[in-house]
Amino acid sequence: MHVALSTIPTIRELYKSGVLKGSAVTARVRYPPKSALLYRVSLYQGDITRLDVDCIINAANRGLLGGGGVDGAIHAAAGPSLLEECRKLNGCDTGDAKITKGYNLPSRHVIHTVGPIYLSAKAEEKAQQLASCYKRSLQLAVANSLKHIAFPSISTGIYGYPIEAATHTALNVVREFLDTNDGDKLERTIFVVWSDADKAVYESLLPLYFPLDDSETT
Ligand code: AR6
Repeated sequence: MHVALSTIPTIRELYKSGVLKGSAVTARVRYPPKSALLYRVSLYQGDITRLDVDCIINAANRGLLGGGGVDGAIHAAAGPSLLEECRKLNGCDTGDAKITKGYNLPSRHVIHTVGPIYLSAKAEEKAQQLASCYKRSLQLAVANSLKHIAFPSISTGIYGYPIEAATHTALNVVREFLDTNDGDKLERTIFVVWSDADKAVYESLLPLYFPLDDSETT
């Protein structure tokens, strides 16, 4: 079953239904409120391979030839033609991203990015690489005139990146990008989570980066 974009709630709707709570974090918000953005960002729990959108992001490895986790799920759903196209890409550096078609996926394209393998002794370097994954993916989507982009929580599975730190990085890069002229070209950015625990982290941190305007009533 494909999941249509129109059925994925925006964070504006999540504020309205009380899933996101703006008032609890007022003192800690990192960015000024910008109400238009609330209609252009979503949080979705489930299988990213089901999303009927312009592009989904794959948390790949440097070989770009498939693997476990979300990478395995994307290749399984897209079919063997995806692997064939990936073979021609000559891999991808950590922090970079490359685009392919989506083949049997409902998503028209896949952007493959390579997150860092986490190492606490090199936390700052890892954070920069993770930020680069989000930024390069957003840039590549806009360069290809794609209007929706769905991210899994890159590096936080097999690559061991702590979910809370990774979520701060993901939200910060996306908010920064959506504040630019290129960001205006993206109609919807979707954060896709798999587990209940990851969903709770996103729900607690989204209001810091996409706060409600004081004048808006939920
Ligand atoms: N839809 C959405 N999210 C998913 C799905 C899915 N179908 N499946 C898993 N996740 P991971 P990484 C979540 O391990 O840490 C691969 O072998 C998962 O719960 O897929 O970047 C690659 O080839 C977690 O929150 O990616 C690399 O070798 C998130 O996706 C390596 O794993 C990322 O977990 C990359 O590791």
